[in-house]
Amino acid sequence: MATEPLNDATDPIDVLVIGAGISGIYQLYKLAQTDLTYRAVEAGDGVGGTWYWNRYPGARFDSESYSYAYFFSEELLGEWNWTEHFAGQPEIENYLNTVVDRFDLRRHITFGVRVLTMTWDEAARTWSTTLSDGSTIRSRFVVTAIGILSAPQYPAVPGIEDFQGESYHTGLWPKHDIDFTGMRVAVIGTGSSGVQIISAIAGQVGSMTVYQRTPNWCTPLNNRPITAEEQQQLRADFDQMHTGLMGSFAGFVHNFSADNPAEQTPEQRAAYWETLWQAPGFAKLLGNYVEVMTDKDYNTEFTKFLEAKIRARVHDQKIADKLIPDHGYGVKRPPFETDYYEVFNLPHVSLIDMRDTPIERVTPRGIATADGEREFDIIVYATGFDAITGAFDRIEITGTAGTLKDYWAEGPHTVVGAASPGFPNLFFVVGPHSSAGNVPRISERQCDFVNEVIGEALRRGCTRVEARPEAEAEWTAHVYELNQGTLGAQAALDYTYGVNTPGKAVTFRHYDGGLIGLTAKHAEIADSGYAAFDFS
Ligand code: N01
Repeated sequence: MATEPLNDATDPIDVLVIGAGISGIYQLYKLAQTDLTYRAVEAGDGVGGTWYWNRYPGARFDSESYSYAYFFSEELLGEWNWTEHFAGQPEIENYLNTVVDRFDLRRHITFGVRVLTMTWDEAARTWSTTLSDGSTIRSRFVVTAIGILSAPQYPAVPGIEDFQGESYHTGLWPKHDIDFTGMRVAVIGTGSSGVQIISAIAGQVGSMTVYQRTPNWCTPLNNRPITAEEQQQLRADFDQMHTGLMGSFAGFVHNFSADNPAEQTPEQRAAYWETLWQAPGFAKLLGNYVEVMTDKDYNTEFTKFLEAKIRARVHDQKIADKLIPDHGYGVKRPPFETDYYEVFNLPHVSLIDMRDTPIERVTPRGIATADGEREFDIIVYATGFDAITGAFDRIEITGTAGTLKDYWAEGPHTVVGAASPGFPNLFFVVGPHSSAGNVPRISERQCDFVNEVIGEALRRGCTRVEARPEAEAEWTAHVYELNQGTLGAQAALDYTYGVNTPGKAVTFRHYDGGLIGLTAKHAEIADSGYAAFDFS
């Protein structure tokens, strides 16, 4: 199916969507239900966003596949069979392509173009968006669906360009197969991406050296195939599951324990943690006692439980010492693993602790630290992203308040993560200060809200809608109040604080109130007749 041409200088379209990942696809689907004119632009050559770019070996969901899917079509739910509880990247990309084709959305997407600038034209009440192919799109509204982990970042060390072997970033993984067989491989970074790729390629490489700066509390993903019976059950329960997910704290199938750990013995708590250890994915975080996330003592008791698990799996206790974090559980987004710790028992795998010996430079032949140079054929950068606001900063967005980058320089401030004063007719889906959790459920909620606001403007016959400064101040204060004093804020180790990006203001960019808090705020704004916005 051919893509429809861009509109260049002619009449503006109603809505431009930036990004064709999970959120952008849903946003397009919503627009397809209206009589508005719309288009999406996407930097990749295919749909998927995160699931397009992060095609490294081992990349897979750590939300249950069925909780991550779209729920807008009974037919789709009836047709699609996830093969595993946590599907791998190829299956996810296939799913997203199937959705786009099934609902005839592909012709509304222009691929392979990056947005360079967006400028608000007050007189015309339109946004002018310039693209990397030299074209311009004018639109009445813009909805950004650019992701919170989509601006990949390399370590700030010299020499990266000098390396004469192959090098790849997990967040920019090429489409062609990479043969690791017999290769001397370095992996830098041990976040969720590093943990996945390290386990996936360990059996293939000739040797692997893992460069770790901060160890993480990794716990078993416990993935397995979905049986035919489970598939049938999932289908029968889809409505109920959707209601459950949308009413849950963070959009996952897991909910915090109803038990109070204070009323249990240490043995009972340990027994409960053993069931979590055996349970799938995020159960360890979101199925735990909520007190583990709020009370330092329970958090420490849980990390002692995890430490024993790691020590039992890693043969060399000196290596285990390096792999055991000294921060609390959940204060840094925990990875979920499959045979990760066992990798460090393999004779051809070594671990470099960058806290002792930081990387001094990448050399033409390898990586140099204070204790010498190691030679490699392949370097994998699993070094993460300029998170949450990074993708916004890479576009020059100019409203009546100047550029968004300057406006958010000391930290984002928004109305419910969806819009900022000074940037009329511009809406963010899964941007800063919206919510942490299972992204498709959060983006579903946020897209629905954004479309309600746009719909309200159109119903009123208005051509301009702008977030009100008072509403922005109120939401921003709420975001920081909830975060203040939390174990996460005390540690300030997570990329949601910007600490992994040199020069970035250290401030909280997520929202701790979950999907529940976000939904409640949306309802409050709707009930007030959208008083958080000025319509004209
Ligand atoms: O990135 P990260 P990621 N020198 O930022 C290290 C999602 N995700 O791509 O921790 C040395 O977590 C850095 O060290 P430190 C998920 O939300 C989901 O792994 O900053 N080291 C860290 O070890 C996840 O949280 C899945 O000290 C440097 C690593 O690189 C998010 O994406 C799978 C460095 C980066 O870890 C990001 O994960 C994958 C430097 N200069 C990802 N800079 C699922 O399973 C960075 N590091 C669904």
